[in-house]
Amino acid sequence: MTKILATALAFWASATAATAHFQLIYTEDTGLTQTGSVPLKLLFWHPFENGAVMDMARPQQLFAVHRGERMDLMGSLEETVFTGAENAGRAFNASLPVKRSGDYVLVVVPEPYLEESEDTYIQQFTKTYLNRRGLPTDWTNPMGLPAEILPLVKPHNVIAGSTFTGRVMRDGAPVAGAEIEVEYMAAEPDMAANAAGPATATPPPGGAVVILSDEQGYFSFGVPKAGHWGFAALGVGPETQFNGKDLSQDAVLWIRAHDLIEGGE
Ligand SMILES: [Cu+2]
Repeated sequence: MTKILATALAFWASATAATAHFQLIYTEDTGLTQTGSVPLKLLFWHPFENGAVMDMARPQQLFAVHRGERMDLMGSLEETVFTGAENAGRAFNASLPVKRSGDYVLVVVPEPYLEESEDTYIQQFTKTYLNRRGLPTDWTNPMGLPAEILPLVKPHNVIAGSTFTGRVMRDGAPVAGAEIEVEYMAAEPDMAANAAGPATATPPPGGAVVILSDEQGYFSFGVPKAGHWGFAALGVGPETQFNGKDLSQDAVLWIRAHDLIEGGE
């Protein structure tokens, strides 16, 4: 009886683990036209199933890279509470000052998060790409993170129905056979309400959507739908221990896909 219970619990634990945690740096529109302050929201969430919001700690680093220069955004952090379909959790608002045209690569290095159900820390180095007026300046450059996905397709401007290709890196070297989870941001955050908007999709049956990187660290994904898509290469960073427990250093990258308008605008 005890053995049956233990087996059932093990199944339950693995089913829970199958729902993917994703760190977000979110803003509504990744294509900018105006100058001024762009509102950002940082949260640690299960965006595909509009699931549990984890309490996020104040991050270790938050910055943008624009025309090769690093802009520290830590001073703009404001703690807030984000409400998902299941619960509410600690999140952060921030802002990006935009003056010139070009790419703004947003990077967050979170504090490791203790996932108590697995007794493991998770730290997701996360990138989101914004662009003002179509001028390409920074998106092809590595950000020098210990765990990083390099985009081979311009990430803020992907056509829905085309493919996205990335390369998984650890300390600047490609990672073969990396496990990459893919999630759609089914319910986009409502910036003003600090809550998840209505869900527009549900995850497919059968658990997490997973791709493996090839011998040179490359992976591709056919992007079926417009919106925000996230890729998380799990446990690819160099550090594996934190506070005496296992640590998974993941590389997360967000892309924005757009529909082609039939017949032009
Ligand atoms: Cu989870």
